[in-house]
Amino acid sequence: MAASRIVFHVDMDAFYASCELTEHPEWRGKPLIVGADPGDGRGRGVVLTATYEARKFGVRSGMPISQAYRQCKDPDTVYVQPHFDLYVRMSREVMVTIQSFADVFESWGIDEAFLDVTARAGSWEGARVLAAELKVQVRERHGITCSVGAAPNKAVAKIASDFQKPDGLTVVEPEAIESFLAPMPVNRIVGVGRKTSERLEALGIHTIADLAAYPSEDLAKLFGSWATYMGNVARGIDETPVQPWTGPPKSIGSETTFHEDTRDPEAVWDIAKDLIEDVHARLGHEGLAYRTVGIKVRFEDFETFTRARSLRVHTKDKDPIVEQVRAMLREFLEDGRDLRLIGVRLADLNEKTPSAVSLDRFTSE
Ligand code: TTP
Ligand code: MG
Repeated sequence: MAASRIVFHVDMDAFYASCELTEHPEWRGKPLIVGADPGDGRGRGVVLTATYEARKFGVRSGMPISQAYRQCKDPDTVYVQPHFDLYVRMSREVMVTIQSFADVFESWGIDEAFLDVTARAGSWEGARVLAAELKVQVRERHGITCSVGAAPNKAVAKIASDFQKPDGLTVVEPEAIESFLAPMPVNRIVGVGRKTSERLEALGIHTIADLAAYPSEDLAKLFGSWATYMGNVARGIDETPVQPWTGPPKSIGSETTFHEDTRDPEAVWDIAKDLIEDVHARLGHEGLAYRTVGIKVRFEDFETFTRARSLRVHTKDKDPIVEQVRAMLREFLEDGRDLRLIGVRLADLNEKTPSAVSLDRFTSE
């Protein structure tokens, strides 16, 4: 048998909340919710994340902050509005530590990364030791915990890192993949959300084992090219290499699935503002300017659209993002369907010094 790869997926636990705790150790042990101002239960906007203490009350990312406020009965609950600069800085620092454990390192978002450690670990036993050491170093150097999944490929490693959160370590050796995946609900596969799960349920597909056993041709008729990926992952197959990140990012994006589908412009705009803050903070930390602002919108029926507009010149300013996102969202808010997800993306990035721009210099792509 060809030697299998050894891939780690590392994901920080309750990342934004954990960052806040490094600055406020006095909040440790209390439920902590990062998100919009709850405004005595009347606040708008959503929960970005919550500590595991708050999750005991059912608080989840994407939930309206007003609902979290009602549910989280602990009077000691701490509510914090996000400090994206802190999260970006800590992300960079933690990623340097994690990267030092990899043969090949691929950053995968603000709080997660894939590592190919095949050579360095040498064996599955070596992988266990390496992953444990990585967790110790992240905790000791940065004061936060992470969960690690180790498997022969990225898709399974990603499912494994989520398996024993928080502070987890799950190693899935090649022989164990099938039994590891079999009983899991299909939504553990990255990209299989509520709607896809519902469609699969309707076909009698509940677990990953059901999905693996379903005829590929039938799945392809229903889900198109996405079926191939889904079917392969269900069978534990994913050949995607861990790819090193070179150069500045091509784009900086952030997206959120609504806790409940909505067409309320204010609710949508509340989320859009958070996404804009997030991408703009990350842009600043990369020291980059952007020229293109994009949005992504997914409707309740999963139909998905993207739109983008470019400026004549690069800028680092936030206002043009706000203006353009607002303008591009309008069309979708008038559609009559509920929105399921929105995203904001900055593209066409470079390091040029920004020049002053005014809004009348925008052109549509
Ligand atoms: P996640 O890794 O999905 O969540 P988490 O790190 O808070 O919790 P855990 O991994 O232990 O389950 O996302 C990383 C950060 O991204 C999270 O701390 C906050 C942010 N985020 C949002 O802003 N909106 C969202 O809907 C989600 C899921 C995350
Ligand atoms: Mg995380």
